[in-house]
Amino acid sequence: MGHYKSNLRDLEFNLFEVLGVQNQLGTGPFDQADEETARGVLTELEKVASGPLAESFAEADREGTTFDPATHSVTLPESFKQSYRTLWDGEWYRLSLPVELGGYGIPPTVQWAASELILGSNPATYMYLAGPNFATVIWRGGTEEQRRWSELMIERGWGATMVLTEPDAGSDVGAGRTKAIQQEDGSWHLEGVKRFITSGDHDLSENIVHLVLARPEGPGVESKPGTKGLSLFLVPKFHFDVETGELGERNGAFVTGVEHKMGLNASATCELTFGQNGTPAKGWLLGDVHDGIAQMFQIIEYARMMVGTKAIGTLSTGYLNALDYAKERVQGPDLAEQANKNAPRVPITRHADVRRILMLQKAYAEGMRGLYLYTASFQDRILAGKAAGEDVSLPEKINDLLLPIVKGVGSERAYEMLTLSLQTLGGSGYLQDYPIEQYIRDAKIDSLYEGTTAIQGMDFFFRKIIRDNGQALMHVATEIQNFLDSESGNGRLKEERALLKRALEDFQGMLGGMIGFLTSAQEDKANIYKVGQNQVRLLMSAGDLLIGWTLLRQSEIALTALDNDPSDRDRLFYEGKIAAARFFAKTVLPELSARKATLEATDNTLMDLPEAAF
Ligand code: ST9
Ligand code: FAD
Repeated sequence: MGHYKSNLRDLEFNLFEVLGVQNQLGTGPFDQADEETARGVLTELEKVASGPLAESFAEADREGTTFDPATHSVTLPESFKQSYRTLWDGEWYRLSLPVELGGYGIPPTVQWAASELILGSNPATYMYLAGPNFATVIWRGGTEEQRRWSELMIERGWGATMVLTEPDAGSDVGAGRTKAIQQEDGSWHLEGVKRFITSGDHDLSENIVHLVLARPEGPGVESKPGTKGLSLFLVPKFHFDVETGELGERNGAFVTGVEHKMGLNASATCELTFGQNGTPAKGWLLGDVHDGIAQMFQIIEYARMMVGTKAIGTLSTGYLNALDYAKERVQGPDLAEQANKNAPRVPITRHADVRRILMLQKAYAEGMRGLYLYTASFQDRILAGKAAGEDVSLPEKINDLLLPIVKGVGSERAYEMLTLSLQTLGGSGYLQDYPIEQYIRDAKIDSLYEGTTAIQGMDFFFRKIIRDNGQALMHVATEIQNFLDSESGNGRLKEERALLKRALEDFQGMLGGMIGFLTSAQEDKANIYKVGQNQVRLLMSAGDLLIGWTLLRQSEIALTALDNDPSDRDRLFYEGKIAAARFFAKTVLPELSARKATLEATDNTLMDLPEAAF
């Protein structure tokens, strides 16, 4: 048995019982897929994920990548390459491609469900599949010739990277100094050093196309500071014949170091040096100068969704591993029998505290799965709406609003809950005999890359709420309010609905407090620090509110299903849904009241403290 424990039943529940994805299959841009196809994709991929993909997960972690500084090349463990090959040969990357580039016309909801299976089983394999996916951004914004690059990247299975970060430019991408000097032949020569580049080099494909943010220089090129002065350049590892794809000379983008990391060891994190090894690093501009940050955000948005899904998928398998262990592990008597020294020993699932941490893991894993799939349902609407020539600005804004929650809350809660998965195994959880210690190491990165949690908090408040005038938020809040007002569920789960209502009010109160700080900062600039102190609190609370709502929506469907005499297996599944929703409503949602009080009491003593007093 491999390490990976999927939850296909819950994925299908979300897609077909909660979101009703089947209603849009066979129509519009999804006319090539039907329900049977969608279910078939997930069933097949689940086998691949649990089998050959999971196979190299631990081995590749222990072996890691090998870097040869003399040739600037990275090699990956053989076992890992086999797993990757299975994924590539199965053409699973096509799931995320548009039809015109060889995609299957599968809606994003199903794509993300499929992605969870790969990301939960062996996330580094997914990262190396970036080539075809990033080729779509080149396809959308490129010249005719660059569109040919996209085709080659897919046909020939080339790798790709997203290259933003520099030693002095992490969260602050606009501080980047890598420059691109215009050449007479229409190309650009890049000079600079980029840091932490995922998949910067490897031996999985013959070529890699780096998508690099750099500052353009040349006659007539206006120099602008910050992110708005960046352009996006396509920099191949090897030059190539655009017609045939045949490789030519080595380009001057060289890996000059590989990081030794806490986890995700099969994913090569590279220092990438441009134009400083005697060979110019030639790049080609995508679109216009200074379009770079907006173009890169097309990739970042996808990658933020991916990171959240990765974290949530890892939590799910962590929880299911912990659950299996807990069912088998016998330790101590039932608490009610503790005075009786002859009492039989019980499986630890009988202990109230173990139940508490198991249920918390389950509620977060399933609630956050519901949340990322709810987010993906707006991506479905965007594609369907565009195909029908409709205005899709609202679903776009809602998707934008939800992304920092999927990424920021998904990564933070998954990491926190994975420590409880480990705790469930006691000392055994700390051993490499079980996968959980690796899950924790591999999942920690999720709150860091693609924008740290603080960055997600800022994005959520300033860009997705304030700049949007609260339109998207209003839509989601109205959906929650409609749920509270509706009579569905026939009056059942009344107490939990009341708790959700209170949580919605608490969240709205927190938001009111934040807007108050922001407004008062016009008078007293220092008040903006009160926003800064609470931006992650607000983000995490939005997450808990949405998770609570998601679990209760799922419960209503479960209640109806239970009224219809389900099979024994389904009955337990639905009962589990209701239990998770109740538990979350009663034990987590009330925390929002305390968080609101904390937010309202914020002052600036924290900011006034001299640094030396810390
Ligand atoms: C990284 C990579 O960490 C991690 C690993 C990736 C691996 C990828 C693998 C992918 C695999 C794919 C495989 C597919 C397989 C499929 C299989 C299927 C089964 N939304 O606020 P301003 C834009 S990479 C949209 O003034 P500042 C916008 O254009 C490193 N756009 O920002 C805006 O202009 P305007 C990641 C946004 O103060 C402009 O930026 N690094 C958004 O100048 C300026 O905005 C980071 O993420 C947004 N949310 O700069 C950096 N926000 O306003 C984190 C901004 O006119 N830092 N724009 O619209 C930040 O995000 C900063 O906030 C900052 C600030 C840099 C944006
Ligand atoms: P810093 O920006 O220095 O942040 C340090 C701390 O300060 C954090 O807690 C942060 O939240 C906080 N902070 C910073 N600014 C603010 C602010 N304005 N307000 C509040 N708090 C703030 N980059 C790429 O371009 N391509 C890749 O493929 C890639 N892959 C990566 C893979 C790995 C394994 C790692 C570790 C990183 C990768 N990165 C990649 C870089 C990653 O995106 C950055 O590490 C990340 O954006 C944070 O930047 P930083 O590490 O410089 O931290």
